[in-house]
Amino acid sequence: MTTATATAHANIALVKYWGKRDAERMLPATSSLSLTLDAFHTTTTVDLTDGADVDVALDGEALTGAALTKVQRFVDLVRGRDDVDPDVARRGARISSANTVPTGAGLASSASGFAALAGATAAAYGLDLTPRDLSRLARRGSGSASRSVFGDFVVWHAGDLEDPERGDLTSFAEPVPAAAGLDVAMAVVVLDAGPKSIGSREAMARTVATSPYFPAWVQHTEVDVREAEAAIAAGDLERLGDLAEASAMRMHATMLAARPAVRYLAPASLEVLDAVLGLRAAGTGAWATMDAGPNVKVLCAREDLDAVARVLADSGRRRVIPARPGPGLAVTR
Ligand code: 2P0
Repeated sequence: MTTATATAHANIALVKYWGKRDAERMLPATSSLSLTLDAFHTTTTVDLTDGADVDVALDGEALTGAALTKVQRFVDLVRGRDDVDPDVARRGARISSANTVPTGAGLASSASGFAALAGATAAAYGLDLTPRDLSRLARRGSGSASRSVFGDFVVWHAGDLEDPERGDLTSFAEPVPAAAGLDVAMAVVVLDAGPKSIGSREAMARTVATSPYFPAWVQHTEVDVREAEAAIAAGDLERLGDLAEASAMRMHATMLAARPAVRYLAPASLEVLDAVLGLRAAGTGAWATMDAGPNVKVLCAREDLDAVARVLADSGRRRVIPARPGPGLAVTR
């Protein structure tokens, strides 16, 4: 097959991934757990060409510089595999990608982006991978992309910590079984859709290297992942929400302790966190999480989504995107 198209949806971590133990193999310091959302997705088409070059257009604009290199390296990883036919491996690719995620705004565009790229590139170069192996492949493009291969609740295992080769084989994502009746949603409060102050990859590396809180972060996160899985299996949204908010706050505390500090929280973010506290004080289950940007995502019951979104919008002062659980990676050849 010489052309393939794939669609992947963004995911938001409820128990966060922050820090790598092996940057070359893209192995995380901890496991993490996420919710795939229906509201943001990336669709990517990979067409093999007769020449060897790889060019990429994102939303109609040619990618250049470091962003292009990142995609080219990923394609090289696929073409360099033993299971790709050598005649096919020599071919280049024309890649076009369309995003409904505001790029670089902490809305996880790299997650849907690299999951879609993994699905389309593997298929175009003739590979027939299992979802688990697609997840391992997507991880090499961007860690959080491993989770976007699956829909709904997803856990990404840190994998074998002792041996990097075994780590590469065992660090993949998979679905988390949820109790029937656990109907969740997320209100995404978009505070700034512009590019972020520091990329998450560099910010993670700085946190690992300089934050004295990082070891405590690693220790707590493994416990949080197991508790979140248990809360999802039990259908306990309050427990899950409490864990999710705590994980986000601890992640930001850990990065604030780096030198120089990594700070994504903006004054407007803190206002939203106050609004979430207000919702809870008024008896509505709502829990905040934040990623590598100022936006705040608020987990709630699906039946409360409209009311939560209305309060967070604050009479039209803020842009709120309502989101529900979304599907996993879909590939068409
Ligand atoms: C997450 N984030 O778990 C965490 C929480 C942001 C904050 O994964 O270096 O683009 O490509 O593996 O996945 C964003 O970082 O980083 C991220 P790389 P990625 O969703």
